[in-house]
Amino acid sequence: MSSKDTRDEAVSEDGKLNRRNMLFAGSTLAAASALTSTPSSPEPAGASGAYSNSAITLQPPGNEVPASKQERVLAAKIARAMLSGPRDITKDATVAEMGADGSLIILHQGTNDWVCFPGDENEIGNVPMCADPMGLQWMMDIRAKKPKPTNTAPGLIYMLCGATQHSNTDPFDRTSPAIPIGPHWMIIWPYDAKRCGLPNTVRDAGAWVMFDGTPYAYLHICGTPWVGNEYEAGRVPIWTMRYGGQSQT
Ligand SMILES: [Cu+2]
Repeated sequence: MSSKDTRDEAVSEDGKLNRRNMLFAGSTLAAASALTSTPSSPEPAGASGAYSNSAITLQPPGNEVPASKQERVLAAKIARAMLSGPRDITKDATVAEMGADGSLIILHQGTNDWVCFPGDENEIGNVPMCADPMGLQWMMDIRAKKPKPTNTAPGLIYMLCGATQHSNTDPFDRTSPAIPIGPHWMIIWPYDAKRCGLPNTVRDAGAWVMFDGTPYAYLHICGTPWVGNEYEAGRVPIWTMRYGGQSQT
């Protein structure tokens, strides 16, 4: 069954996740392919749902669906948060939500120093993510509208479920319409696009410097680091080529 079929299966006619579908769609492999696959033909009418709530709110395979609604919501939030970053990190990470006052509400206490968030699809920019301490500090500084970030070393943030954002140029914009952004990860350090020879505009592949020229500039890298094939001794290189304009070299 293709990843698209899996996504369709995840929601029943009444729009709710049911146990059979949640368990079936709960395959991490299915989730990974849903997040990284590129359709080879035009999408049929309607939303693909590739990064929708139903596609990323998946219980790990074999997990029992909790009995109470409150527990189900909590389990869904934790599952969403844990899909935002590499499994080796998220399996031991703390899961939290951001309180209105900027405090962290812990949903699940982890054992490493990463914090993952389920996000809230009803809010632009409130997206599933997984941050290390320096990345989280930078994120909290933006929320507090500090004139510049206080992280003293590069941070890392994963947003492998995709994102929405108000602006590519103003870190404090809270009103502009949503920009849709694909799965990505972020190196939190003030890169300068011109000095580095990098783009600074929103793209669906490659990388760019977001908030370029501001103290909050950072390197936004599209996709997941795990795409591609691992080298093993004996494997041969296979080159591909394509035609393009001179400006693309
Ligand atoms: Cu991001």
